[in-house]
Amino acid sequence: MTAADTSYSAADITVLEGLEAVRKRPGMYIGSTGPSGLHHLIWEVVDNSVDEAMAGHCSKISVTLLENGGCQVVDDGRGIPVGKHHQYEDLTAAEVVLTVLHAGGKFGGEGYKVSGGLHGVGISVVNALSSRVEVEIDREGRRYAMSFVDGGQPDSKLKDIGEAPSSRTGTTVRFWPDSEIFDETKFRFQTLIERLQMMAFLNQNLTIEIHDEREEKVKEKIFCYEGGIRDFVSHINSSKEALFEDIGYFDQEDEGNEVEIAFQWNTGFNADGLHSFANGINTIEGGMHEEGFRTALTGVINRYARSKSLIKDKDDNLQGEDIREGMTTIISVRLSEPQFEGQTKSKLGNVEIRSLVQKATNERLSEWLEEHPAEAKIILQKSLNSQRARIAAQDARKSARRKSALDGAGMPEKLKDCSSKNPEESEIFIVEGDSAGGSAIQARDPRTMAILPIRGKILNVERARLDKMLKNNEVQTLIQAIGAGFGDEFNIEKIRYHKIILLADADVDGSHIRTLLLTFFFRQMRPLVEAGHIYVAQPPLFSTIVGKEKIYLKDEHAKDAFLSENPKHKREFQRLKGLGEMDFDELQSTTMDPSQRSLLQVSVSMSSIADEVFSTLMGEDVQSRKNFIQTNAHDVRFLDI
Ligand code: 0RA
Repeated sequence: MTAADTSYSAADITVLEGLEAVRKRPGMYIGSTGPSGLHHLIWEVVDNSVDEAMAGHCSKISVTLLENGGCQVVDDGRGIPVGKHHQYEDLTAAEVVLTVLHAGGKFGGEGYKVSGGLHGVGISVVNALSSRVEVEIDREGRRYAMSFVDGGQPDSKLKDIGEAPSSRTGTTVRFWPDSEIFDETKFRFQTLIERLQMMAFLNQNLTIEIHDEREEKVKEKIFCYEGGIRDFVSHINSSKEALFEDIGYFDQEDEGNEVEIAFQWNTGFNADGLHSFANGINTIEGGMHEEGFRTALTGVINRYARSKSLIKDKDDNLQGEDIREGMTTIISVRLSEPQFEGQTKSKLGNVEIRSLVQKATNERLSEWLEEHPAEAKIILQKSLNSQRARIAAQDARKSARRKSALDGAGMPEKLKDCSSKNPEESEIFIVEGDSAGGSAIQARDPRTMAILPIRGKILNVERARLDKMLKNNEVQTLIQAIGAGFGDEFNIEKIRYHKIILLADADVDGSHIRTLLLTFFFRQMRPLVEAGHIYVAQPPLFSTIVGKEKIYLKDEHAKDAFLSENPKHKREFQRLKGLGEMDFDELQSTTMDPSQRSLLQVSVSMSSIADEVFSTLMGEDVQSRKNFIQTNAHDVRFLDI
């Protein structure tokens, strides 16, 4: 290294103060220092490459999890500019991008029209939170390189290191997350797949590759979608039965704002198949783009139906939910100044987008219906069926409500409630089978733990209509015990327990009932899942004797870990058969006692992908469901731990 490499200028020093602020309060920039913050670093780098793609200069992004724990992102964009920066005398533009907060691609007025909103904090944040960063830039036939250590300290300043390979252009960023900042620095391949596949759907024709080189057997995924969001819709519907082949699509632009919508109906009954995005960010809390679409959809379908006499003058209008039943929709908008609001900053607030989406849908969806009369007729038939079912469900709901009013306190007989009336400290164990329920009742702390035994397989909520579902005893019991209603009327403020713990065997049947329950909560009490109130208990799979003590081991992994820590142990393990055969004190010490148990908290990291997973599990496609459940008996994919 030459002397020039390490000489600090005045600019270097002010810059380092900015990065120090990021290291002091990382949560302010990346949300957390847990797994979500860790992966945020990757999204931040990839977003910059996606911005290049959106500006029309990049066709391929390749993300690699390196053997030594780092992450590499390569794009074939223009390359970060390497000239002197007009504001910082001693720094090149590339050095500014890597070390000045919020510099990103937006300096010098030459910024992008449209850019990722939530993660737009800039690559410098990644630099601040990494123990090492290496950057290579290919531009104008040359290759430039620079590196940083310990949260953005210059290690080697930008220099020309030779010819760019076959005169390519583009940027390579390699970074190693700092273990002094993050609780855990190991990336999760599955998390990359979910998000990067979504990005590939949203950016038509952009190739995104993911490589995992950390283990001997290298893993690889390549995503590229010629159909863009049309392919997204067909991907979500691939595990369902489509009502017709055609995937509807339209787009429109106005004053630099763009909207793109793709849709298709399936034979299912889910009315929440609408997924929206703003500048590539999944707006799970909805917002103006969703509002505009919903309003226009209801209007267009009703007007079309009346004009073709498919519904009569005297008939009631179809409601939005009647029309949306079984409809899968992707809305993607791009705008220059997105306003993200709401609890998780994932609700689009721009009012002008509502009228853009509404106008586009009014015009273009009407055209689509005129051009597709056969499909229009099928949609109308399905909506009318759904309207009938909705009215039947209203009646069923009224009688269900009357029934619970007659039951005094309204608590089901099967529920062994806890004595505490404080939801924050109360837990309910939903236990598969009466005999396991009996042990759990003995094993519980009656002050804070309630037990609800559930028999057999509850109704499959993905395939059943609401009216049918409400007639099911197990489902009624569950709704009463939780005490906060369901569906649109679910009120999280009223929940009677803050921990809802699913306790089922570790075998295939147990996995099935767990998935049924999770589907039910996801569809009918989603805020419960989103707020992290749902947990999965982990009864052990093995036990073994050490001296006079019996040791329990959660799974194969725990068994292997135990063997490598105790290499002399005689390999006698007992395979525990099931909850029903465990003594109550065994159940207590291994699975229920808060000081000894370990619970998995269930969360929905990405609802568009979760939707697909649930549909795969619960939809009509029995074979893919079987395959999924068997291969994932111990690895429920949408569990974020
Ligand atoms: C600033 C300005 C320009 C591009 C970029 C930054 C840029 C940043 C990253 C980060 C990863 N890949 C990237 N690719 C480009 C505009 C470049 C120009 O006008 O030539």
